[in-house]
Amino acid sequence: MPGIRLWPKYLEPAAQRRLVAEIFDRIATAPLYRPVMPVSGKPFSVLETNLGSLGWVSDVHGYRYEPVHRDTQLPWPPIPGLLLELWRDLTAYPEEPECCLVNLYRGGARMGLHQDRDEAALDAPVLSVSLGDDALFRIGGDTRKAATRSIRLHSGDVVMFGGAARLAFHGIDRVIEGTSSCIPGGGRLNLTLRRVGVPGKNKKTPDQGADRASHAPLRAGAGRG
Ligand code: MD3
Ligand code: FE
Repeated sequence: MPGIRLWPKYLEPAAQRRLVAEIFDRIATAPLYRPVMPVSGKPFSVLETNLGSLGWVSDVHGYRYEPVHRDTQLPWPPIPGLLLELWRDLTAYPEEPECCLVNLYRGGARMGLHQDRDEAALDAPVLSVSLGDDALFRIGGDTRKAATRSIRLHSGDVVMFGGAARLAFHGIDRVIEGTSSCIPGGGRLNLTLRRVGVPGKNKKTPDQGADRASHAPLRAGAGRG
């Protein structure tokens, strides 16, 4: 599929363990929390937190990027160097990612079909790292009704979504419990590296000046929960 590049098991087990340890260290200062859907307030089944200068958040007001954690009001911890190296090695993008969104899937958690379109830098790819249990990942086209296909993701897999795939609808249908022992307490950890802002384009346009940062639809069922 154009715009998708998959590096199966790009991270070897030792690197996976090191990365998981670094993520859990940072989660100690930026605790995982359960986001809720815009408007409805319906809770996500995944737990989330962020690393980097900007974190992706969802609450009753909408989807947007914020510089601080909802509960601690502290800046998000830094993105581990290993992940910044990965971004430099695998993407041709000239700027560093500002956001690493951390998704933890446990106990039947899933993520509904959605688009990622809260980033101004839609020219930048999203780089995804899977750790822990296998997951059935679904990806389609630029409309919700386009045909989809399913890919099984394994611990250590790295996937880049750019170009024609950047606005593709995607989600996690299910996680297959007990397929990895990489995560303390079990489950699946997904890390997505994102470039949010376009350098030199950080002034608010009249359009961005609206009270909702996201262009994503706020319809029930249109989101990730
Ligand atoms: C395709 N996460 O956090 S990663 C998300 O495994 C998200 O936790 C899933 O979708 C997860 O938004 C899937 C793969 C992924 C991430 C971002 C994309 C695929 C993408 C952005 C555009 C197109
Ligand atoms: Fe997504």
